[in-house]
Amino acid sequence: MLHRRRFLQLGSLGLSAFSFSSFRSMPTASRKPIVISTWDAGIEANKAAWKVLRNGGRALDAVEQGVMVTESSLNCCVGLGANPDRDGHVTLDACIMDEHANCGSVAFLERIKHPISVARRVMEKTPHVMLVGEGAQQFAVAEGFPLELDKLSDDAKKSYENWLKKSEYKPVINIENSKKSTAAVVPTRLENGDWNHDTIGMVAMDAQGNLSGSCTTSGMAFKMRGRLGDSPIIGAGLYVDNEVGAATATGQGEDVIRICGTHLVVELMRQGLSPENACKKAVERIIRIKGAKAKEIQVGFIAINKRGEYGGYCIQKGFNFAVCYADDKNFLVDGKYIL
Ligand code: SD4
Repeated sequence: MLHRRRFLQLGSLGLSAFSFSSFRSMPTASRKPIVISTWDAGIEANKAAWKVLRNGGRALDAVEQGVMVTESSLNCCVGLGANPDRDGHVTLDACIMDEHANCGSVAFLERIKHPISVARRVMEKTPHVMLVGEGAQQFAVAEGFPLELDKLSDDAKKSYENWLKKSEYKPVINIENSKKSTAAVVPTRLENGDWNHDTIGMVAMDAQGNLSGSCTTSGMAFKMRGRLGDSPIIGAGLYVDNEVGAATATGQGEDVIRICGTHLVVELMRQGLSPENACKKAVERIIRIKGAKAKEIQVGFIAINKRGEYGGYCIQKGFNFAVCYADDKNFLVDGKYIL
């Protein structure tokens, strides 16, 4: 492993810290840095994370800056442009975790563009792990985050008005039309106006071999006011153990929380399972609990381990994730599925 100072020296000499051609030929077992993230929006998010990682930056900075891209996109399923709760307000959840098991989280946060950065401030500047609602917003404003207007994006307004006709809470099974491309991919709405997913989760290992993760979401569309899913909950939507690996989740949060999903994935990797098999076991556990109702939901997990191996698994066809480990290696992988 390159010592950090040596690594930076190489960078300042204008040399790429790694020779990427030799890096690519390294066996998977020593692949680092690496970043993976959920869904096709992960391609753009990975690009921002990769800029940090390729310059020897910290995984924590990479996973924050990566998902900020998705949060910023007003025409997207994550962040302030997303679908609202059933009372018509967009409420955001996010969490972040670093290699020292430091973690921070915000939930039920309104009118703040970058919940992931507020979560990081909670981690770094408070004695707490989690701030919610009004208190989280108050903290964000005190930290200098601008308070945005309480206004739906045009698309979200349309789909909310459409939803109001029946006012039925019926989460759409979140699936993606698979596009195996490295081109810019923008999440698309389904025919009924809903997003096919509302979350980005990202886990990364930097050149020093340290792991971090982030997860940010607007939650399930048209949820009850005050509802939280798995995404802001450490051990459910995101978990990092620097000795073992890191995992993040997407899909129906209630069912991820039920099994402490990402903590389970990391513990399974600790027992020797590959990232893919650990994700598979966690998915199987949900299916066992849900029985016939498993067909009605989607959950996907993705994970990396300390060797830079990656994997993902989901309940049903249609989940994908983006993997990036070189300037020219940022691609979508279809998650394997069980049902
Ligand atoms: C939640 N897990 O709030 C999130 C939703 C999600 O793609 O992942 N949607 O339950």
